[in-house]
Amino acid sequence: MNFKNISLKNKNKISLLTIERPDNLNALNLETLSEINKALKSLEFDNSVRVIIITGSGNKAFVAGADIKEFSKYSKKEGEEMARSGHQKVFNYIDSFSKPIIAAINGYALGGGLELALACHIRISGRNAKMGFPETTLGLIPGYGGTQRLPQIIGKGRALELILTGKMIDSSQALEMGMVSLVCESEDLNKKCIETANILINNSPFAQKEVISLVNLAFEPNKNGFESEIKAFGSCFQNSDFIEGTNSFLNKRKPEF
Ligand code: CO8
Repeated sequence: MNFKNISLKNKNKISLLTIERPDNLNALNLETLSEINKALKSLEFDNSVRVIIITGSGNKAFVAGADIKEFSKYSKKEGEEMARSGHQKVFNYIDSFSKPIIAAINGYALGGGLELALACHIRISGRNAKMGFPETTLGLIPGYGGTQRLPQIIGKGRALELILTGKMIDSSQALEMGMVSLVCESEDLNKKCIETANILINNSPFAQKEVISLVNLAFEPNKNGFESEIKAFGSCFQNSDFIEGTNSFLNKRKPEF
């Protein structure tokens, strides 16, 4: 598959998706979002890939936001359409993806870039990373799920403070808030993400898919996540991963999923 704005490298069951617009600090234009969608579709049913890592090219930015140059002349209708299609094609798609997705935050993660990281299941950041929602300084609000996912992850008070002020925080503040789960030296970021991906690969993909979907249900007030958990727990017993997982434990060997 050929892409103009992203690259995809698959190795040892891990796919590295890199946003390749360094001259624009990897800002997300519509074409990039569409390519991310296509790449994810291709990875979803590719059994040779178990974990995806998303990062930005260069050492300055993960993603510095949605592409301001592209949307600066948009009408109300175009703005709404841009937000809706982004939610569907990329941000909600990542959030509910059936395989774990790690954000490797290697620099600025601002606006839509931070929203991209927040949609991922695990966030690991290089020490040089800077995160924030500058939208209110542009007369905007986060429009790719930031007003919803940030309070889910760091709590309402801190989310409101960050979004209302538009201020940038560094990686240690992000760690302290629980916005990222690990901070490492910038040059070690790739290695740390691969280490985490390899831990994920050792575990049952069926169980991981169920967990992603159930944890997301915890944030849907009209759904009964407890009941869904009971049913999903039952369905584990008819999946081959359960047989492999329990047999390997009883036979004192490592499971192979
Ligand atoms: N969009 C387009 N181009 C960008 C963006 C962006 N978000 N960020 C940086 N660039 C471009 C710059 O314009 C510049 O290009 P050029 O060389 O052609 O002038 C190039 O990247 C390098 O940037 P700088 O020269 O500004 O680099 P600095 O090191 O001086 O500054 C910053 C780095 C602080 C990151 C600065 O670039 C900046 O403030 N960028 C904008 C950050 C921002 O406001 N992001 C939020 C954008 S709005 C958004 O994301 C909305 C999301 C929700 C959308 C919902 C859909 C409806």
